Amino acid sequence: MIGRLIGSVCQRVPSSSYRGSLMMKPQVVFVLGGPGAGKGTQCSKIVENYSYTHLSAGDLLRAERAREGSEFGQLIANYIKEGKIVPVEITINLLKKAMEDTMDKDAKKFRFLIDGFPRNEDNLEGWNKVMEGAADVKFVLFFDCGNEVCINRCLERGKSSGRTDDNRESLEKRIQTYLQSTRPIIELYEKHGKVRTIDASRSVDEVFADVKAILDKED
Ligand code: UP5
Ligand code: MG
Repeated sequence: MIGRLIGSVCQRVPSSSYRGSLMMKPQVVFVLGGPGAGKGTQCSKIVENYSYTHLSAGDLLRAERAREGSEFGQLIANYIKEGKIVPVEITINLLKKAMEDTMDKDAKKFRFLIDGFPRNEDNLEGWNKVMEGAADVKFVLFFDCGNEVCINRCLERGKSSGRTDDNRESLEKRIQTYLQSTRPIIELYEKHGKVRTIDASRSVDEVFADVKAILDKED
């Protein structure tokens, strides 16, 4: 069942189908890895050096949680604290709107780093349903990092981040969710030759050197 999900993601369709206009079809790199693997840190560095727009699904959900009048605020708060994955109907609409807003402002900004998504089968189904034909997924950048390193980085950040999930109890749940739900998605893309794996346990600069080598080759 899950194997069928990815074939359609890789399929190419004419760019003219994107919102029925002459706009470029969004080119997407999914950025995956455990909590604290350095996805956000590396995406910021990519944005400084390449023409990508960084969209963190977690950041979009945290903004929606904080938005006055949001009907999903409480649900998102509960899911994040428990390290559970928010239903895709919420996340995909935030991502789609962020992509559209970016391209409406500047049509040349059609390259996106989508950070922390898709995290499970539900996410991938939701992406296919809403974005199939409307965006090309080029590959997955996978920041591979041991669980202990991930936990320690987040605990350290938790001293000042104010994030409700940077505590040991939430982190253990986040790691479990990552291992049970997200790793199978990465493995699925791997089977299709779409994963670029980076050892993310090293220093920020060492990791970024590998990121650059990959992006320079892909571009
Ligand atoms: N740091 C970074 N790189 C380092 C390095 N090489 N050496 C030493 N230190 C390094 O980095 C984390 C910390 O480590 C920072 O202090 C950094 O300075 C340091 P960061 O770049 O923030 O790592 P990142 O992988 O982005 O970690 P993050 O905590 O953001 O990962 P998560 O995937 O857990 O968090 P996210 O925000 O994506 O999701 C949070 C929650 O939202 C999820 O648990 C889930 O509940 C929900 N969610 C959904 O439901 N659906 C989605 O699609 C997305 C999120
Ligand atoms: Mg992040």
